Parts: sequence; structure tokens; C-alpha cells
Amino acid sequence: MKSVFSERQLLHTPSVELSDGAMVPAVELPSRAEYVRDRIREVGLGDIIDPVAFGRTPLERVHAADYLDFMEGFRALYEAEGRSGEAFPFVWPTRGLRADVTPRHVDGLLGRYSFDAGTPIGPNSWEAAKVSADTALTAAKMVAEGLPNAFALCRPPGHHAMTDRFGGYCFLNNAAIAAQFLRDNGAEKVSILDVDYHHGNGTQEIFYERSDVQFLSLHADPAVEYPYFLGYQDETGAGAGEGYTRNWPMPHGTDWSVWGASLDQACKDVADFGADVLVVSLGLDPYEKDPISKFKLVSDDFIRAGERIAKLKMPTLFVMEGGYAIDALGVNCVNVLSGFEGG
Ligand code: 6XA
Ligand code: ZN
Repeated sequence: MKSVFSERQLLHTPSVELSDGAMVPAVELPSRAEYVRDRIREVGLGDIIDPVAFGRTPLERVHAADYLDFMEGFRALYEAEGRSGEAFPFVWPTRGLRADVTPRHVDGLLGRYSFDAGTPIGPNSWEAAKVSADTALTAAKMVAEGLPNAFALCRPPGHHAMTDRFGGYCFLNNAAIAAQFLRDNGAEKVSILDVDYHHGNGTQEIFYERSDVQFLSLHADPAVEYPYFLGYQDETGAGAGEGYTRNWPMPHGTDWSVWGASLDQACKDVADFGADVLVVSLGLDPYEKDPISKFKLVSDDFIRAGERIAKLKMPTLFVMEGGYAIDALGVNCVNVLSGFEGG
């Protein structure tokens, strides 16, 4: 399987994040991608190709223009305010406040365009996020042009990024941008299967009212896990999209016996939908030793997951999402891809 990756994705170097009530060391580190890249080389999975720059047009197919403007201009505004270092939002237009105004001040703008305080914007974060999206787009183009599968080694990740808000370590929704690109380049229908430990709230929001892009997500129950406010079983799509979103929230402690059964159900839904192409939001954080997660998948389970997805016999684009057990990340990620190739 061919992969796409650029070292410019390493330019986003968060040091701390606000999580679980405290400032803690950041976990979405550049070395994550390096471990995966090194494992791809070690097992000889296939060539690693540099991403091509796609510019702003494919990003605008998913994200609001004013959000992209904000991200593009944010650091200059922040530094003009006399700030330096990593930027964090701390006030949001929640219930009872006005969501229809866009403040001019950097702190107001940060709140307007985010949904959590766990996603610092450093001097080069936006550059890294754009290259990460280009990585997804380059791999999507390869699949659109007939390659049966590809792996986009995206970092920073994307599945929490909403139409006009960043959060959950995500700035641009790589999987959604890739899915929309596939729609715009020949695919009539696209399925997105999100196997990250956390619910892909951004991807769900982006496609919630659409019947041409199916969104299926396996994740920890949001009643007890981030992102807390989306990913419940009763969310099934709206309007024309009714029935095209499906969620499998699972309790802390979930192991392969339950997770694998959910994957099986989700794969049956994918088969029934009959899309032209499958995008897998590939989070490796369901792993038993993941430092921020509470599922119990072992490394071999990731091989089984790849084998199950391969049974769909669909053109498939893998897009990397989360996973923070850094020394095992390469093995677990490549296990899915090798399992897929052998399955
Ligand atoms: C909040 C946890 C953010 C979750 C990031 C992630 N500190 N999403 O892995 O898939
Ligand atoms: Zn995750």
C-alpha cells in the first residue's frame, strides 16, 4: 500500500493542553507520525509519497470561508496583540450568549472558532494542518484515479474539526475533505467509517444532513468520554441525511469481543449503502495501553480490524486520526494496513 506524508506536518509542536481540569503535557506530538513512518519503512509496506499542494478550494468544500480566513490570519493578529507562544481559547458563545456575532479581539475570535481548550495554535500549526489536509487529498486523488487503496499519514488529525470550529487536536477535517474530494471526482456515494476511540463529531456535523456521504462511528460512550456532547446512539442524521449517520457508543473497558461485533455491524451498513469508495478515519487509540483512552484492544486486534474492512472489497482510503501510545503506534497502525492487504 502506498502512503502519503510530509515532514512539514511535524511543524505543529504543542507543548501543553488543558485537559481533565489541568494544564498537562500535550500528547498529540510530532513523533507520533515519525513512529508510523518508520514502521512503514521497517515492514516495507510500500512507497511514501510527498503530498501535493491543493490550495484552498477543496478546503472550502467542507469548511466555512470565514473560518479558513480566521485560521490563516490568526497568528499575525495574536502577535500584534503582543502575545507569543501557544494560543488557547477560554470563553465560548454557549447557551445564553450570542452565537451570531464575531468579535474582533483575538480572545473572542478564538472562542468563536473553537469548541475546546485542548488544541493550542502555535506559530506553525496552521501550516502543518494545511499540509496534513494536502496529505489526505493527495491520497484521495490516488484512489480517485484508480489505485485500490492508500494511506494518508495525517497529523495533526482531523475528525473533531467542524465546519467552522477547531478542537480535539484538529484544525482541518482531513477525512471529510478527502470524502468531499472523492465525491467531486467521480464517486456518487462515499462511506466514512470512523474507528477512533473518540467520536468524530466534526465529520458527523459536516455530513449530518446529507444522503450521499454515510458516517459510521465506533467510539467510547460520550456520556463518560470526550467529546461528551455528540456521538450518542440516537443521532442518526437529519433531513435528507436521516438514516445515513450511525453511532456505536461503547463503555469504558470495551475489548475486541464487543468492539469487533460493532465493527461487523458497521461493515454490514457500509456494504448495504453500496458506496463507490470507503474512507476509514483510522484512530489507534482504542489500544489497551493508550494513555488517554479506556478501551482494551491489543495489537493483534488491529490486524483483525484491517482484515474485516478488506472483506468489503471496496476502494479504501485510510486517514490517520488519534493514538497516543507512541512507541506502539507504528505497529498498531501498520497492523491495520497489513491486515487489510492480507485480508
Ligand atoms: C481531550 C481529548 C481529545 C481527544 C483527541 C482524540 N483532551 N480524538 O484522540 O480522536
Ligand atoms: Zn481519538
